[in-house]
Formats: sequence, structure tokens, C-alpha cells
Amino acid sequence: MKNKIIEVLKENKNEYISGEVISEMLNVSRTSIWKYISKLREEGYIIESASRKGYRLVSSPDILDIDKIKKSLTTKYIGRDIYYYNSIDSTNKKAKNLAMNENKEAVIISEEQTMGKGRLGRNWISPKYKGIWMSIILKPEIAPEEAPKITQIAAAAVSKVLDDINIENKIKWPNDIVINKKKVCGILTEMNGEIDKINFIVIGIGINVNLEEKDLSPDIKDIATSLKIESKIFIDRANLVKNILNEFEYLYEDFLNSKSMGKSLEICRRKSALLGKTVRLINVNETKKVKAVDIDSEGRLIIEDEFGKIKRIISGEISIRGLNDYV
Ligand code: BT5
Repeated sequence: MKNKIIEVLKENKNEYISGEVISEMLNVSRTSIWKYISKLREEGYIIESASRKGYRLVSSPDILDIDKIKKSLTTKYIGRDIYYYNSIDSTNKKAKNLAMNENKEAVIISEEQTMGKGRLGRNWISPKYKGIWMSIILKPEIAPEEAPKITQIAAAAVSKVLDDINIENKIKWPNDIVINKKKVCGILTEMNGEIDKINFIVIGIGINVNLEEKDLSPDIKDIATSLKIESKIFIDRANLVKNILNEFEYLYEDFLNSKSMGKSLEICRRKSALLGKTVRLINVNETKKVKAVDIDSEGRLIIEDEFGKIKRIISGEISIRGLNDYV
């Protein structure tokens, strides 16, 4: 019924249509129409009402068109099975349940997350209709220690897609995309497996797309940004999802077939926000000033400490913040 009401309002867009006419057209009481209108408003539709005139649709929320995404995908398998939610606690949590119980290899997308997850139990703010909050379930036949590479393959895919739409961005090893030193995308890779075998990997990608300044809560306002804030243009999220899935599959397949991070590594190095810079290594009990030298073929960050000693850092082991640049 809700969908029928919205169809009627859309047909009469910019004009008022009375509750009485709608109730006759759809054969429901005016009270239930009023209830459905309230629900639609909660979902983000702006519907004006005026006494004796009725209702008028002013604007619709930017809802992701999953059919459009599926039709324009050029992938072999990634994104062929999409689970779409209006609201969910966390797409990564849902993805893990699906992978565990139904042996699914699928993509999960939600318009909002009420308990979006970052690394190490941190939270990820995911307001409705404003971003891409998506998880991809993968079942690669690789060794568990290779799993962190997938984070970097995903970062490379997102970075490349943003480059293609002329949005200047950098990859902050291992899991962030930043614009003008502020975070616009975070990636959370979770794994389920045994000592020598991966059962599945869930790769969660969160991108702040059309968030406005007001959508950034005070605790992240100084460190976060969105594509819209930076580029000043409204971005078509469906198109972005499609491009990311296409690019991700391309780089992921390249990794599986060549058994090397080749193409993704080239992007991660070229787009790195850290290489050549002095950064701060934040470990559990200490913080050290080191130089980020390179990313090796295993996706590890090569650093040089103040005594000239070279070390290789595996993603997930520590946090890295660039000195002065990232607080
Ligand atoms: C991450 O963690 O950057 C991984 C974020 C992954 C989110 C995706 S969304 C789809 C999928 N489902 C999930 O439940 N999660 C994944 P980390 O590096 O730990 O960064 C978390 C920190 O970033 C927080 O402590 C905040 O300071 C900051 N933050 C939170 N929300 C943000 C946002 N929307 N934009 C930028 N920074 C944010």
C-alpha cells in the first residue's frame, strides 16, 4: 500500500492530491493513508500537507536502485547476488551470518547501519541514504596470512574508481581512503577459518558519499569528510557501487590468477598518503616516529626507524597515523 501511495503522489508530483481522492483510488480509509504518509516521511520522503488541499510530494529520498546496479555490472560473479536492506545493524555482521549458515558468496548493502563497525570494536557512523555501507563475502583458496591483502585490493579498487570520476584521493595504508587528509572511506576485513584454511572473508566497505557537514557527528567532524563535501557535487551512489564491484572483481581476479598483488600494489604505492613521509607508529604500548619507505610485494608496509633499522609491518598489527598530517 505504501508503494501504491507513493506512486500516486509521484504521478501528481508538485500538485496537491486530496486524502479523499487517494482513499477512493486505492480503496483504503483516510486514516490509514495518513498513517502510511507518516511512515513515508520517516523513510525520507518530503510530503507536504495542507488542509482542504491534501498531500504533495516535494522530494524522494535517494534510494539505491539495486536492479540498476545489477543490470550495469560487468562482473562474472561479484554482486550477482545482492542482499539489500533499508536499515540493518551492520552489513559485516549480516554477511558473516549468511556466509556461516547458508554458504553464500554475496554482497550485502544497507541504506543505513545502526551499529556499523570499525576495527578493534570502534564504531562506524552510517547515516541513511548518504553513503555506501556494503560487505562482500569471498571464499578464496588462499592461505589465511594472505587475507590482509584483500583489504588493500579493496582500497585500490575504491581509489581507482574515485580517480575515474576525478576525485583526488589517497590511500592511507592499510584500510583508509583520505581526501585532503580527512577520512572518506574505511575498510574492515574479517575472516573465518582454521589455522591453514580460510572458510570465508568478509570485506566491509564504508564510503561517505553524499553526507553534508551536519551529518558528521562532533567526534569525527575534524577527521572525516565526504565525496560531496569535497567535490561539491551530488554523487550517484548506484553508479559508484557498480563501478567499485566491477573494479574490485577485476583486481581480485588478477590477484587470484597471478598469485601476486601486482595491479593493486601498483595503485596502493602510487596513491599512498604515507610513502616517503615520517609517520607515527601506534602500537599497544608505544608510539614511534618512523619513515614509511615502501609497500612490499606481500602488502606489508616497510618502515625505517630512527636508527635506520628496516621493519615490515603487517596490516592489522598496528595503527599508523601520519605525523602532523593525521591526528
Ligand atoms: C574502519 O575502521 O575504517 C573500518 C570501517 C568499515 C565500515 C564498513 S561499512 C560496511 C561494513 N559494515 C560494518 O559494520 N563495517 C563495514 P577504523 O580504522 O577502526 O576506523 C574507525 C574510526 O573512524 C572511528 O573510531 C571514528 O573515529 C572514525 N569514523 C567513524 N565513522 C566514520 C565515518 N562515517 N567516516 C569517517 N570516519 C569515521
